[in-house]
Amino acid sequence: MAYPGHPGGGYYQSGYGAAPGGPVFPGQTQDPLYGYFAAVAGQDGQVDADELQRCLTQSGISGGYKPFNLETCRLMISMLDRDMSGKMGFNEFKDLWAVLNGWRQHFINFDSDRSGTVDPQELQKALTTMGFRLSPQTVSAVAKRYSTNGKITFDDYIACCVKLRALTDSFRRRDAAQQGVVNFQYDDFIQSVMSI
Ligand SMILES: [Ca+2]
Ligand SMILES: [Ca+2]
Repeated sequence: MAYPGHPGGGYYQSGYGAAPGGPVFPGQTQDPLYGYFAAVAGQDGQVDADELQRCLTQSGISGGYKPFNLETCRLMISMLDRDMSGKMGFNEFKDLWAVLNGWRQHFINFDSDRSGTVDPQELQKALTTMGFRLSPQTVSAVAKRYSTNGKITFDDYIACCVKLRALTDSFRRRDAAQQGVVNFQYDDFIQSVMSI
């Protein structure tokens, strides 16, 4: 039993890290985010990985002028791309924005000295707060993987959150009984890990 004491066998608690279901907006154009989305999306009305990278880099969300990691942008899109179009429509973009802002708030809370980075211990705390049920060894391996010189930058932090969430979702889809145990065939394992 991997996750004792958690009703629903949650890998992470609902409400944090989870995409909000998001009400359907009858008058989409009324939404304050819509204008921004339309500008980012361009003519095709869809946001692809390059457009997302540009928009996140320009928004200064990572606290610097360094381009936001393109691979992370691809991951973010695949995480919330419900219609599998490879791009984000407005509702998908809205969900992404909400998730991203939640993660950003978390990052800021843990970055107590406002250095723009968090240390591995802070990442461990953040993952626990998000409700991921991971052993200390696993959390420390994850923290090590996403650190540079013992620090984790905002976009590495986002890359870590996105991947962890996407892998958890992928695992959970195969874990019909929600017991935290899945029997993987080699090919299926490679497919779920490499497609993220
Ligand atoms: Ca576009
Ligand atoms: Ca899509």
